[in-house]
Amino acid sequence: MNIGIVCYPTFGGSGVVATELGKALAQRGHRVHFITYSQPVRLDFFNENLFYHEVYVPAYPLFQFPPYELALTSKMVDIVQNEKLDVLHVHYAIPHASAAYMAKQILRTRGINIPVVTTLHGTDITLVGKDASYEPVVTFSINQSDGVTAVSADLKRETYAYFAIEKDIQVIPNFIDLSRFRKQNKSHFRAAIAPDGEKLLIHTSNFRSVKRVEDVLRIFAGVRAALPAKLLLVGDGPDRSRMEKLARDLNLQQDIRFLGKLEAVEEVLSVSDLFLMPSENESFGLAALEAMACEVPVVSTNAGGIPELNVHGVTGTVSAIGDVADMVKNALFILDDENLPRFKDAARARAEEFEIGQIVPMYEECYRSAIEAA
Ligand code: GMT
Repeated sequence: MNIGIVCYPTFGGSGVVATELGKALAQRGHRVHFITYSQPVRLDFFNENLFYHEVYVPAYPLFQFPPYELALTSKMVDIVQNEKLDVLHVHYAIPHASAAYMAKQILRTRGINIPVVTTLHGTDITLVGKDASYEPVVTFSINQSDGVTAVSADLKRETYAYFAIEKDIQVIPNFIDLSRFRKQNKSHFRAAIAPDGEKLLIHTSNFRSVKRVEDVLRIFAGVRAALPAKLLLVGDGPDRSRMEKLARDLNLQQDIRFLGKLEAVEEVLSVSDLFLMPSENESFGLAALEAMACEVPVVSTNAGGIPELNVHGVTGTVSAIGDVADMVKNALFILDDENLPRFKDAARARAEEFEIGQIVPMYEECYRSAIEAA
């Protein structure tokens, strides 16, 4: 197939899923055209089936808000028509699904019928999409899509609960490349960070309030009070400075390392013992899946779709949102040398159920149905 993928090109989960999907589709012989405002971060190599088309938004003094959606729509029209695409797959409803709808209408006037598949990733539904500023457009553009997918059963339920959706939503979970995300031997790195055999806890996120990074620090404080441990914080975002201050206020600055954004996150995951995900909302939890693939069990909340991934008492534990005391208790249980090996093994085994090769055919099937239905 000749497939167009529209996504955010950043480190965020939806952009990562879209890019990895496109790369896997290209390896399976499809031609994949990425349409976005900059080169996706994980699209950093040459493959004869992969193409990248940059959306350029011309500046004009009149525009207080440059109309990205219009430039994106025009680019989609151009690429669908000239590259003869069979399907457009847009990741994240806002504004990609509505831009795709407009592109579809323009192309119709040119005698071209392009099927559109929309994948809902989470915050486009649970946070931003619900806002009255966007809700009518989100509802309309989902209903106008030829195929709709959501990354968890919980996100599907939420979408039906908050929007008047008439379309069938197919659940296609996040996936993982197990050849990249596996435990690697990085003992020199571990020795540098935890020279006295301390346990290593880790959290990776975009440091937005929905991630409750403050709870990460408070869980770590509880664990640290009971045993020698270090905390690695990977990523960056609005809450980082506040968390750096909190680390000092808790007098834990010696035991907490802020590593910033990392390309090779699998290397730090490889030396970690426990992943913390105390999110307020999480449609799937790709970061937890990446950790599990590297044999790192997960202490999480029961938010959104996390329990569909993290099995309580098996691959980690699941607590109520904000219940820091319970997450401390669970973390100490998992970190006990008697329990840790079985949690690590189970985490990896669970991750193997989301191997990329098992999930990509679901998208291929979805494209075929959308092409038939359109
Ligand atoms: O987690 C984020 O804030 C980034 C966000 C995104 O849209 O890029 O991630 C969402 O999509 C990921 C991929 O489908 C999911 O694994 C994340 O759980 C989801 N984040 C939230 O629902 C908060």
